[in-house]
Amino acid sequence: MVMGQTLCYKILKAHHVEGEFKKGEEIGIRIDQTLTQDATGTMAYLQFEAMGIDRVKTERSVAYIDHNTLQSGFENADDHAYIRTVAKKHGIYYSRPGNGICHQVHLERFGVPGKTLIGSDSHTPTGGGIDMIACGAGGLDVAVAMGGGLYYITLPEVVGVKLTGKLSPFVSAKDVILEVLRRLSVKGGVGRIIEYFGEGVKGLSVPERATITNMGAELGATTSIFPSDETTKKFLEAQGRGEVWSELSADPDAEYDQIVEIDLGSLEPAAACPHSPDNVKSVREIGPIKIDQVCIGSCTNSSLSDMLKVAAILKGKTVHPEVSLVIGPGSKQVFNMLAECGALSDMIDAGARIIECACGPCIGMGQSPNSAGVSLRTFNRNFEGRSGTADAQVYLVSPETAAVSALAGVLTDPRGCDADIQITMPEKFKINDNMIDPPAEDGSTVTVRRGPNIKEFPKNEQLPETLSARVALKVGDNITTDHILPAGAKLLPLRSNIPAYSAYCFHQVDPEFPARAKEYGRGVIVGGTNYGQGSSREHAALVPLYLGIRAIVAKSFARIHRANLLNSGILPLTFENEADYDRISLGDELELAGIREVIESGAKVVVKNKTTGDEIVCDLPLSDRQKKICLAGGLLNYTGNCK
Ligand code: MIC
Ligand code: SF4
Repeated sequence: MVMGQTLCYKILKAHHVEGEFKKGEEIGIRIDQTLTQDATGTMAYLQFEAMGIDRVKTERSVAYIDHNTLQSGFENADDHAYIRTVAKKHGIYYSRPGNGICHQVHLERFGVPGKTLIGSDSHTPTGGGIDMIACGAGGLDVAVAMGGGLYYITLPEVVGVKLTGKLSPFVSAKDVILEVLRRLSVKGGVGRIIEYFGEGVKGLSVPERATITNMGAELGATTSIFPSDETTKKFLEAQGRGEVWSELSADPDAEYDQIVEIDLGSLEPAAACPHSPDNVKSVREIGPIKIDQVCIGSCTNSSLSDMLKVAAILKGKTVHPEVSLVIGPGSKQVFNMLAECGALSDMIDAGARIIECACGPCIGMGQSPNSAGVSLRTFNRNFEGRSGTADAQVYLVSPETAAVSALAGVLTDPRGCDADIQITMPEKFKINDNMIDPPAEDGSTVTVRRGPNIKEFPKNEQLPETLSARVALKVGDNITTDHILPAGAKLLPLRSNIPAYSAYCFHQVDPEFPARAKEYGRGVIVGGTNYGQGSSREHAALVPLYLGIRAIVAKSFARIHRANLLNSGILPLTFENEADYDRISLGDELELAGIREVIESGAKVVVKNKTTGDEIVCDLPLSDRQKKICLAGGLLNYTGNCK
């Protein structure tokens, strides 16, 4: 008997162009929309320019400025000017600084059910909240898609999350995704799409769905998706975009690879404890720990309804004297509507510190906590040091838990709160796209502005017959891209300047690494499981490439980072036998003899440890396309477009 289809496979099939549509096989899909943000955007557009294509070939491409908005030197503002002009020239919409966080604005103004979207930011799956196949990708993949090229993914397994029941008051969408993370872990989504279905879906608004798909990135999933239903229709109509709506859902008898059931009514307020989004416990279990800071916002929880709930909780009260409460609405639309209805005044009155609608503290752009400070955040990542304070303890919570705790001064279960937080979605959102600049009709008249901070991106060489390199670094499990290349207010301005940024590669883990890697000339990094989890930042591949890294040998890789390594021509090798991790040490000399031939033949890669004499067998599963990319020394070399 043929079983019904999952929702995500329906959309993927409709966009499928290349490869066998079979689980585990690489497929190429057509991309309808792209987005970039400023911290990854400059590299993406430099690569797009290197491809020599005049105008984007997508239905809609948008460049957002939301990450690097703290301008404490010329660098960020120069990068904004570059992105503004390059967008204008090549057919890309430009969302100005101050207009909001890319994912929130894209959901409001551009997302279309049933379409494909890739973005140079790992939280692009926010678009799954309105039924898009929305994936985070490296900047080069986004550049290729803008040029009309396909986006390649391994056709994932599909995990069906069956939602039943209804959330209790003061239990929120954030608690749903925290529960999924608790059950599946930060590796649980690798090679999978998370598809939500069941009766419980109906009771969740679009912003609530988007909170859930947004933070699906922390599962390592390819993407997460909700069906498009009457609720989606109402949301789009309220955004003045009802005409783009269509109904889409999985077949009732759709076959999932795994089913996870969640009774929404059984959930309670939860928190992800330091330092991992899957270290989830109930707020009750953690108890009333003293807090120093509360931050509300980020692409996970900055919608109008989240903010209105927060305002309702704060109304007429005062933030605890030992707590600093920071609030950043997600978009200009949200900000403006809060101002018009008076909710903003309730927040200000209570003592909240309102910041512009941007990523802000989520990426360490200001508002770092005090030393050893406890910070409750409605964000999606609590990796060690990401807040900008090395020893801060960051807990990820819902807006309700955050607001109630900010008043109490200790972590508090919001269910005891007596505020009325029944929010009805507006019939019409306030629509004013005056901060979104359309591209020029004729791009040839536009001159691209390049400030002195913008340096060329590094290029790899063809893979040699035999690769000899020394182990320049050995790290453990769950290395995040924040470990590989920290962000924060001080370093983000270097995103367009790889030589300067390279001095901070693995700074928190081993500050000697950059100098050692340079000294070795050609280097290898040895890693544990889930190497490269977290952000889509291509810099985590480009900077090691600049420092001479030619291969990573790890127990396993996170999806986007593995794709970025391949695009840069860095070999992502996995140990056939994980115990071999112990047979390689820092400084060892490794040799991959006849590596070109090995790759061509698809055989296992034997890594000879010349220091110990050991031979270590590694896997390098590659599609034919990926083999060619590796041999050429990266995607741009392969397409022959690198100028
Ligand atoms: C993040 O949340 O880590 C970022 C900053 O948005 C990144 C992108 C980046 O590193 O610029 C992401 O998630 O992809
Ligand atoms: Fe911005 Fe934070 Fe969202 Fe990344 S996770 S896009 S830094 S708000």
